[in-house]
Amino acid sequence: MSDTPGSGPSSGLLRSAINSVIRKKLQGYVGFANLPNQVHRKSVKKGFHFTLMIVGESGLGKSTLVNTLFGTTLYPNKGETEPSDETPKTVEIQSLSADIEENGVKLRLTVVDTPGFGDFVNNEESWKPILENIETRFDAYLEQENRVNRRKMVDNRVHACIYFIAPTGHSLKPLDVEFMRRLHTKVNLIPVIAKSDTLTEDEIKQFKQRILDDIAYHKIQIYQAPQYEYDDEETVAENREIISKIPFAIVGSDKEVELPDGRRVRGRKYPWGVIEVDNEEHNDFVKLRQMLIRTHMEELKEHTNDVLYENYRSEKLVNMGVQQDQTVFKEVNPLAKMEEERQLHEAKLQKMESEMKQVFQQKVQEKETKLKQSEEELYARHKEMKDALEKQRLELEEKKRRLESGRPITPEKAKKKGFSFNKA
Ligand SMILES: Nc1nc2c(ncn2[C@@H]2O[C@H](COP(=O)(O)OP(=O)(O)OP(=O)(O)O)[C@@H](O)[C@H]2O)c(=O)[nH]1
Ligand SMILES: [Mg+2]
Repeated sequence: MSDTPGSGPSSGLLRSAINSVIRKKLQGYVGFANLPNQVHRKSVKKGFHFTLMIVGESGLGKSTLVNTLFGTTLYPNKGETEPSDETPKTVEIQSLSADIEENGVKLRLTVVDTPGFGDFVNNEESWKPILENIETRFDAYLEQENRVNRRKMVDNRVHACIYFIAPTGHSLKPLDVEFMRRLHTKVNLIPVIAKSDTLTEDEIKQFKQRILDDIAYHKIQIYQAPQYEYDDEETVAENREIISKIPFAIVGSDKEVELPDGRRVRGRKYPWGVIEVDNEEHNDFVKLRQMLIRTHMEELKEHTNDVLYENYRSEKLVNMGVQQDQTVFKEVNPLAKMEEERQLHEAKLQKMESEMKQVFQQKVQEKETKLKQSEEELYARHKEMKDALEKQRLELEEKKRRLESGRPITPEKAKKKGFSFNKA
């Protein structure tokens, strides 16, 4: 695209240049300047700062995605004299930052690139250094919170973790399941299918479903983007569209290739054509970036702070409180507080239950009385009718007897009563 800087080697940006600053004007559609005003003002005041971590097996294109996100090559090529096209293998956890700017709004985007797992003798614990990195960042924040002067807090917590899944088309590997299970309570997990240009459209569709099924089966909590019903229709539809793409099938490339019509785009060239990175018809990279930078950035940060960090913090305080000086935590012992809250909640529940029981009993009694009353009324009517019938029957019998015995019925009486006998 027009404002993508050259893709050649940027020798000044060496791997050691951690936190180097790249000033770059973003394309319009990234649009974090278009965040809702309130959030926007808040963030401008605080300064946008977003930290993204990228994890997955070796060679799946993590470092390439970092470059694709920044729109430039952040890695030096191997040989000075003979530049190679290869992105060097990542050997340590690296944090790279770039200040990106749009319409005068600055965002400091930090990407934590991790070496791929699968290289260790024992892969079982490959999640460990990553978990440690996340927790160290939580600790650094906690330490700042405990300072007297909290005005200059720096938030280096990881706000989202993109997890690369190999494009096998089958199901999640044990390594994937283990990593996600270990990390899902510590970080917002966003699974992506790596190198999705190696799969067909149908394969991607099926693979996505398999992945989601596996995730549900293993009770893994990936990031759940909330839906706000009060948003305008367009926003709701846009968010739904983005969320429906998870796990995003992505293609990364920091190289430009030429299309048949002469345009140069970021993509990967094949004998049968070009897969464009920034084309939504070709892959979900644009959707992933939209989610991270435009639509869900604040939400990811909020969830990190309010849920993930808060859980870590209270767990840590509980542990500290139990193992260390109890008196320090006497006043606000989180355990006691939790217990107190639980008891209050239980009492409330019990009260509600007994109130409900009372109302129920009252209603039942009312209904019972009513039923009894109508039963009695029915019985009384029944008796009345039965008596009347019995009386009539007796009268008829009397008349029958008289007829049979030849005694005439008193005519006056018959006339008076209006009876006419048609003996059946
Ligand atoms: N087909 C295809 N190849 C890709 C894609 N992204 C990266 N690659 C290639 O895959 C190879 C490995 O990419 P890297 O970005 O170094 O992978 P990595 O995950 O950082 O690997 P480690 O640093 O070893 O963990 C490179 O040759 C890339 O050009 C993609 O989306 N599709
Ligand atoms: Mg790498």
